[in-house]
Amino acid sequence: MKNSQSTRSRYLSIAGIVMVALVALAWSCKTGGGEVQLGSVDVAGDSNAVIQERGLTPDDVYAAVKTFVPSGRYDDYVMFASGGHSGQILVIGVPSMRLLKVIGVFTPEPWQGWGYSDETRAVLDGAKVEGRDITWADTHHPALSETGGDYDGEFVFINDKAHARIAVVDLRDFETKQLVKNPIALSDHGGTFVTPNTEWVIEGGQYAAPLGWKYASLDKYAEEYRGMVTMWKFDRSAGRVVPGESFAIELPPYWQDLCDAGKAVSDGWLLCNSFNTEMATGGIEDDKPPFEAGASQRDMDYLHIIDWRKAAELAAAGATTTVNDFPVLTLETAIAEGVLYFLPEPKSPHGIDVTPGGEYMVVSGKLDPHVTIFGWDKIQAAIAAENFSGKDDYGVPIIDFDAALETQIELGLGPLHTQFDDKGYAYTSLFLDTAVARWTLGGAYAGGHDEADWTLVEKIPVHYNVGHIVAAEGDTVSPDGGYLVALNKWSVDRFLTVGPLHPQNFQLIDISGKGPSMKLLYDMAIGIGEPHYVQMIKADKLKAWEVYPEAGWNPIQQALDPHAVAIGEEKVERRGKTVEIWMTGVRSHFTPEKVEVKKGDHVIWHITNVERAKDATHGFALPAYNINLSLEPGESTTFEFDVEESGVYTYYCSEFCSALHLEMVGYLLASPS
Ligand code: CUK
Ligand code: CUA
Repeated sequence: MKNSQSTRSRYLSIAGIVMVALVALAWSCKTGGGEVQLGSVDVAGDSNAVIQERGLTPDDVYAAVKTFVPSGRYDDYVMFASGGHSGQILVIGVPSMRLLKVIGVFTPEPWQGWGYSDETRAVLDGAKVEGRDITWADTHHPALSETGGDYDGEFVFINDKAHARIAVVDLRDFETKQLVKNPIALSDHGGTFVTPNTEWVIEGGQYAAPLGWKYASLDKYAEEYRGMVTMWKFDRSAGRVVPGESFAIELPPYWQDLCDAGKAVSDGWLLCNSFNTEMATGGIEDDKPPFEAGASQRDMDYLHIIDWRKAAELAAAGATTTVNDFPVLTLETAIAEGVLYFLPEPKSPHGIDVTPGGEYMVVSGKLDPHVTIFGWDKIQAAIAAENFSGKDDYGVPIIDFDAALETQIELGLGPLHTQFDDKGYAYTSLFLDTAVARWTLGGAYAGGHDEADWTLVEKIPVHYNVGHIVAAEGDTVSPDGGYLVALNKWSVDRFLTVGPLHPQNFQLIDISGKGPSMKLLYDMAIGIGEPHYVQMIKADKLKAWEVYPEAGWNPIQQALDPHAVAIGEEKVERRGKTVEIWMTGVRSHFTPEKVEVKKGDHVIWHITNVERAKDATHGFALPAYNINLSLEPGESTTFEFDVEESGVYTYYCSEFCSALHLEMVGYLLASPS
């Protein structure tokens, strides 16, 4: 026995705590008005044995009890996480940290049939780059749709940094409805973010380049290269962004980074930070400073402060030029019309986060141990009084730093991103310290917390190298508090080794207490890509369908499909060399079970799943033609292909739907022509 006497007595005392807790539970829990009979002494006894056997500490037991969601019960919150390189969105329950779904977005996803039907391929075609299929993405920032600055649970958007593309996902069925390629930029980063009523989906740029993907040598960087932010008009009733009503704003060739929309008192404005205002062009191979040094020389870069409402009015009035047929408000117009202002921000800025009431802008510089907090009233007063410290090389007025500054708080090394809770605390990730800092807001938020305003309260270590953090509804006008998740880039020693590519680590942290009381609860391995941002919504705001509203539903149109058929209406028609099939699926057969075609035919195949039962999904797999569909209850879909060889193919249901699922099959007979 290696257990020392003191360790053993520690286990016993934990066991005692748990036993007391369980006995208390047995007496206090009620379901449907009846006493829950736990057989408390035996259950507690078993638990004690498990606690001892597994060597759990009191903190472990607290974490386990706090995060356990019993079978049949649901999570309180749902996270929508960027799937990173996978190009998808991860849906995760909190506090259980169970993965509920991977939504196919920029990348084909076979289980959901995403990219294998005509309709879904057409959506993916929207993500082509210069006509090329791109089968990956670098998704960074999911944004839930908002009403009045609060998540409304209707849509989620996300960007692809690598190709400047955005996606629209409808949360009625958790499926992607639209992918759009930005016509003027190749990369983006400050997106997606939404305005408080989701009138606009914001996509800020990243690495400056000539707008419209034209060529210019790096010698012409200052003259020819440009940054941008694009405002995508969102039509909520159609569930689509409307490229024809969208526009971009030309910006200097600084590298715009994160953005955030103003809200409440700062509604109507947009804030994007930037780096590389040095306009470094690299050149390590020519003995010039590498980007990492060249783009970090200045102590200050510029927070871009943009009056998007005024910009939208100008765009609607036609005060734009076009690049690749896309309206662009020029830098000159933006300056002349008072759309664009700069505010110096220290140093190597990354995160910009607006407080819940919109009163303060929190900026984190990766190379500055402080967060810098600007007051919106001060920014507005400085603009009104033209309290500028000068202009940048392009003529953009620079607001006087001291005039806009509310305060600075020293938190630690490598501050990145900030979130908020319901008690007047803010939380900032510290990449280099590999910690999350809790600090107090002041001013409009005084009184929510017990500590002095604008002070560091506590730092909790995370494992390791945290990027973004998310608190429950922590970037809305009414954050919930309770839970925070740290999105750690490295996991190092937190999980079993699965080869040199380690999973990323989402760490759930209890932030329900006041003062220095944060507790680490759970580590969730993410083995699919590097997530950047996550948003966490109260689960009861989501109103997803359990089955499609009617049999024959087309999920892309969110309407009945004209090619849907009911049982008894199935048919196969030949028109010259085209064969068209209208098929149904129901447990446990497809109708028809035999389809005869000839080599050289073109096949158009419609399938309707007529099921109305929850979870009665049928798959439809057609080998050799790269077809795998997910026919969810009520769904109707279409795919086409050319019969390239003669042969015998079996099509079958690829979802274990019933006892006779193996018999849910048919023959495609392709005869030589
Ligand atoms: S970024 Cu990845 S840690 Cu794209 Cu929002 Cu900061
Ligand atoms: Cu339908 Cu298996």
